Amino acid sequence: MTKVITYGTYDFLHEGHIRLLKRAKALGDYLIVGVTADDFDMARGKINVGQSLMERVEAIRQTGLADKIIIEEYEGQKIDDIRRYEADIFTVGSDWVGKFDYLNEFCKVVYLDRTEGISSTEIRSHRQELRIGLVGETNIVNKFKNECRYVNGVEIAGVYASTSGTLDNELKNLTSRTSSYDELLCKCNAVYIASKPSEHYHQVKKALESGAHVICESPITLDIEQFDELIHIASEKGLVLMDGIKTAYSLAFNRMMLLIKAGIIGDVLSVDTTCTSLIDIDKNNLPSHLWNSITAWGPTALLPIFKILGTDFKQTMRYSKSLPNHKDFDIFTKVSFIYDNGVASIKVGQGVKSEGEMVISGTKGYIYVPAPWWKTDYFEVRYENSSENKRYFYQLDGEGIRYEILSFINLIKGRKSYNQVSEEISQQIIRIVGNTGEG
Ligand code: C2G
Repeated sequence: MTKVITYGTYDFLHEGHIRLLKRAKALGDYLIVGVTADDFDMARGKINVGQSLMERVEAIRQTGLADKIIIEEYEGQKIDDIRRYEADIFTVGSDWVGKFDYLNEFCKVVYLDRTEGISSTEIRSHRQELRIGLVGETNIVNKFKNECRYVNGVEIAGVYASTSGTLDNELKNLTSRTSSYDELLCKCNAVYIASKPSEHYHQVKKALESGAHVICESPITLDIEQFDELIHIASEKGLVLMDGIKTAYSLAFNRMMLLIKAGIIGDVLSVDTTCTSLIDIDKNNLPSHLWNSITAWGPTALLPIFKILGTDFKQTMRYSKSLPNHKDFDIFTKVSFIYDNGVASIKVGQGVKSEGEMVISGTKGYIYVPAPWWKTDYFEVRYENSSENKRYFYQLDGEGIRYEILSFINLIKGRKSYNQVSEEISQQIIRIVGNTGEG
C-alpha cells in the first residue's frame, strides 16, 4: 500500500483544495490529510483564517477523500508524521515548490500544480478568494507576492510588468504572467500597483473601471485632481482604493501612534524623519522604472508627520538636489513644515546616505526610533530621567505587508480598518510629492 500525506489550512474548502486532494489521493492508495491548528497557523504567520479547526476538519472529512485526518500543531511535525505513519509520498501544491525538499530524506516529495484563479462568487462574501494581480517591476512586487502566501483567502492571479525589471524567477515563470495590463485585469478582482508613479493614474483608473479593488503604492497619483477623480470613481462603484504605505500597517508604528495620542511624551512639538537608501545611480543611463527620492521615500517619511501633527501646516521650505542631466530626478530632498503648534521635517534620498531614524519630540519626553524606523519592530520612549525610559518591541512579520493585505481584505468586506491611510493624508502627500511639488 502506498501512503500519501499532505497538509493545509483548508479554510472555506474550495475547488482548488479539493482538486489537490483528489490528485494527492491518486498518487497512492491511502491519503493522510494534516489540517493546521489555529495556533500553528498564527505561529507560521498565516493570518485571516476564517473557520475554526473543527469546521475545517469536518469539511475535509465530508469530502470522503481522506483515509486519515491529523492535526498539524508544531514546526517539524511533518517529519514525525512521515515516520509515524510510514508515509511513502509527501505532496503539496506548487506554490510551495522547493520549500519541502528537505523531506526527500524521509519520503518522496511531489509538488502538484496549484489551481489558478478559483471560480469566484461575489467578493464581499467571506468565502471568496481574493484574486489579486500584481503590477510593477521593482523588488517590492516580489515581497508582496511572498507575503500573499501568509494571508488566507488571497490568490495571485497574475503579474504584469512593462519591463522584466527585477522580478524574481518565480514571478517571471508564473504561469499567469500576462503580456498586457488588460489581460491581467480579466483574471483578477483586485490589483496591487507598484509601477512607477507616472503610470499609476491610468492603471488605477482602468482597474477601477474594470471593477477591481486597488492597493496602490504611494503616491497614488502625481496630480491632486487625478487623485480626486479616482476616489470618486471608487466611491461610485463601491470599490476600495487603498494607499499602500507599508509602515501604516506595522504593529509597532500603530502602537507608537496610540501611545502618543495617550500623551506618553506630552504635547508633540517636532517630528523629524529620515529615509535614505544609497543606490547606484548611473547618471547617464537612468533605469526607466527607477523612482526618484521624493516619490520613493516621501510618502513614508510624511506619514508620521501627518498622522501626529495633522495636515494643516502653514508654511513649508524645500531643498532638493537633482541629477545634472535629469532635473526631475532628485537624489536628495529636505522639506520643513511650520505648524501653528509645532514643526516637522523630512529628509529623503536615493543618492545621499544619512541616519534613517525618526525622532518625535514632546513636552514630557521624546520617542526615538532607530534605522530603519519605517519597518521597525522596536522604539524607545526617553525621558529626562533615563531610568524612566521605556523600550517597546513588537514582532513585525514581512515588513507589515501581510497586515496591509489583511486591511485591504477587511475594507473590501466592508469592515472598518483603523490603520489605513486617510484620503486627507493621501492628498497632502500628493501635494508635497507630486508634480506640483508644493513646499
Ligand atoms: N491549493 C491549490 N490551489 C488553490 C489553493 C490551494 O492547489 N487555489 C493547495 C495548496 O497548494 C495546498 C493545499 O491546497 O497544497 C491547501 O492550501 P491552503 O489551505 O492554502 O494551505 P497552505 O498554507 O498552502 O498549506 O505546511 C504546508 C502548508 O500547510 C500548505
